[in-house]
Amino acid sequence: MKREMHYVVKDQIATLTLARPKQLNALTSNLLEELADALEEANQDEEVRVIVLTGEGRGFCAGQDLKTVSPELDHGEYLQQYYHPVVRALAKSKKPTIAAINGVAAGAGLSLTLACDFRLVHAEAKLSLGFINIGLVPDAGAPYFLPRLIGAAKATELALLGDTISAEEAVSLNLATRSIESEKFVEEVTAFARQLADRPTKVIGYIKQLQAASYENNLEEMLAQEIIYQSRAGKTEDHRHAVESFIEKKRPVFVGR
Ligand code: T3D
Repeated sequence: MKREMHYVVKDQIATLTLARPKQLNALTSNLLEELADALEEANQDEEVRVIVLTGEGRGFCAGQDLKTVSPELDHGEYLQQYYHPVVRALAKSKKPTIAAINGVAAGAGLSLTLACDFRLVHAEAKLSLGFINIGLVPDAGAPYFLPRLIGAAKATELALLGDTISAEEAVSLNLATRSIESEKFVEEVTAFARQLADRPTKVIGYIKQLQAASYENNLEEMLAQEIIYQSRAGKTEDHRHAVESFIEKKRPVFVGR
């Protein structure tokens, strides 16, 4: 079967590119399986220190390929089988994840970006949940992530009205990390990824796990969690090296361990 995405690791940055440009990278079951496998590989590979998800051509991702779903499809089963492994692999990744939204992101295409740590949006890109426009509920993690990212009121508005928003609006809602002018898109995404790849990767994993735990725990439980994770962070090579570097007035070079 023809591959529908590309997976490249360069300079410790894994780039996963959705590659069905004629269909604006609309998601098929095959593409979702490839994506889940690539994420698993990136998550396991110790060489990889940042994961970037992007799209080929003028779109990022137009959501589920509506031409490949049959009317008999049980949408719940489809979600469970094909989307949820991808959402989990992104959301539970111990490495920093960046959605480099190079063009339109709609439906589940937008949902997948919400499971990433950062959303860098091409200044011309349009974003829309869009599910309501085809009589579906938001899915692929959006009902979990969206209210947490932008608050319940705005999440409800986007979900019920299905409005399309610009990159600039996405930044003002805190939905996007930043908007990037077209001619600088690749360069700025690469620089942003590089900056993260040079940070203490193992400790980034701890920070992500700790912050994720705050959704489930009360203050006392979180204080107990921070004891665990700070104890681990304090034993990393990067922490020891950073303190030595500080004392010697040198710039630390983090190795990610
Ligand atoms: O169980 C489940 O089903 C799982 C969960 C589903 C989750 C979902 O993602 S539901 C939401 C699905 N997505 C949409 O509803 C978005 C549909 N697409 C659009 O509204 C528009 O295409 C866009 C706003 C994204 C972009 O508009 P525009 O004008 O820039 O491009 P276009 O001309 O509409 O599309 C270009 C081509 O891509 C076109 O192909 P053609 O006619 O030239 O051969 C179009 O059909 C194709 N395309 C775009 N989106 C999809 C698609 N093909 C299949 N599925 C799509 N979602």
